[in-house]
Amino acid sequence: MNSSTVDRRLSTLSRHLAGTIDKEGSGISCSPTSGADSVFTNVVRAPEDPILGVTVAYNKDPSPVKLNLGVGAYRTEEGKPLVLNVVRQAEKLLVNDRSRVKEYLPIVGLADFNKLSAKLILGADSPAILGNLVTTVQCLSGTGSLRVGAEFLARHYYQRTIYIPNPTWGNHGKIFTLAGLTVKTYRYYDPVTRGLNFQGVLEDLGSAPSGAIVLLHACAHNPTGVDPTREQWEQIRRMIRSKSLLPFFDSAYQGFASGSLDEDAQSVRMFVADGGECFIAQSYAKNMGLYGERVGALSIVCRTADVATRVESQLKLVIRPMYSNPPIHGASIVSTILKDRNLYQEWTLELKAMADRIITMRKQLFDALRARETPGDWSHIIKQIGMFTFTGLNTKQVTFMTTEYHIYMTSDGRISMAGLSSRTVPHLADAIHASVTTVV
Ligand code: KET
Repeated sequence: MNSSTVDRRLSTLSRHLAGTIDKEGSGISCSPTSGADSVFTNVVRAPEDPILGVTVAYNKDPSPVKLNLGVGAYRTEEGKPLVLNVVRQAEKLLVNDRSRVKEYLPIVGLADFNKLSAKLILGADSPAILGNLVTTVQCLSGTGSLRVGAEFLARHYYQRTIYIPNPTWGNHGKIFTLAGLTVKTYRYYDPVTRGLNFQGVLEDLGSAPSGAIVLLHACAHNPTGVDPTREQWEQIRRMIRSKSLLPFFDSAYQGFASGSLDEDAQSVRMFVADGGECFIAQSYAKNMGLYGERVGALSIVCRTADVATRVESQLKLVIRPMYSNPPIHGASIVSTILKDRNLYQEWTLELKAMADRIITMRKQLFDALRARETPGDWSHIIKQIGMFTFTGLNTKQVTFMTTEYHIYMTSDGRISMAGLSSRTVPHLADAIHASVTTVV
């Protein structure tokens, strides 16, 4: 890293910390280690994470009717976490294979996993793969893939501004800021129509400086559940390419939007088909239910095969001092499933079943609110796509639902539909009804 990069990163960090001193606390103590007080006396208690903190609060609640609709994690009709049958089968195969060892993986991870991950998102017949234009590195789930991509960009890309949608997943801003990039937002969601602010997207990307990075949700936008149509994607693509912006896809929900892996990859494939460069962060947390295994991949599609190999050599320099090399187990599960025709087929069915159950929950919740004649138009519940419904409930209404009904969700009014079941829909509908009729 050259000294100007170091300076820039330090100054970004100090600006970031200065901005969050009151909120998150960064008071630095200068007490001597020999004193009676802790050298960390000045450390201020930080607030819980806006999403993962919801689970912390939920776990503390002794109520038998409590319901966690905060974090985007799939639950069965019985409200239990789900380990996919194909994952169990793959794990059995791995455990029974005595030739498997626990050696370190290479810095870039498991080679098979990387190839198969690129194929999954770009398509088996992708010209970018056939032309060796893609470099893929195994990372720590979606978050780690975004972070490695961000670190690479901060070191090697001339534009340091990234545009993220407003709103977006709460961690995006922090990941890119801490990597040393400047984060700006583009308009995305229109609260009035509860749909896409398409004009806003085009205007804001149209006035971004040439070369700026643009973060795009490949499908099932979090938290809004609002995706561009195929025609809108095409116009967004043209705008991005005409301004030489650099697309960075976050693909955390492939298969969860439509139930089809190929359909949910269409946005990414459109951008790869035009021959331009792009970044893709993939996560297997949701679509294979491998949340805690932390399996994901960063792919960078380059103009030439030679650039791709040079980019990969630099990615290694990013990864080695961060965590050296990624974990072996989760990536072995994924590659076992992706390379076996039968397991792959079974996975697509299990994935479709998860996506379908979420869609059924949408219908049930919509019907339950209609039956209660809850004031307002709730059709967005069935229109929105993916794991979440962006309800439109305000912070006060959310607080009311938590204190009176023990329903836990993020304060922006997002609920994880994957956490609902037929048994709990009436309780949620009662809570929403009470909150919109008593809290303004
Ligand atoms: N991108 C998006 C858009 C996203 O919603 C998540 C997780 C991630 C990346 C990262 O997932 P990973 O587990 O690192 O592969 N979202 C859910 C969980 C979380 O906040 O960590 C959520 O929004 O509830």
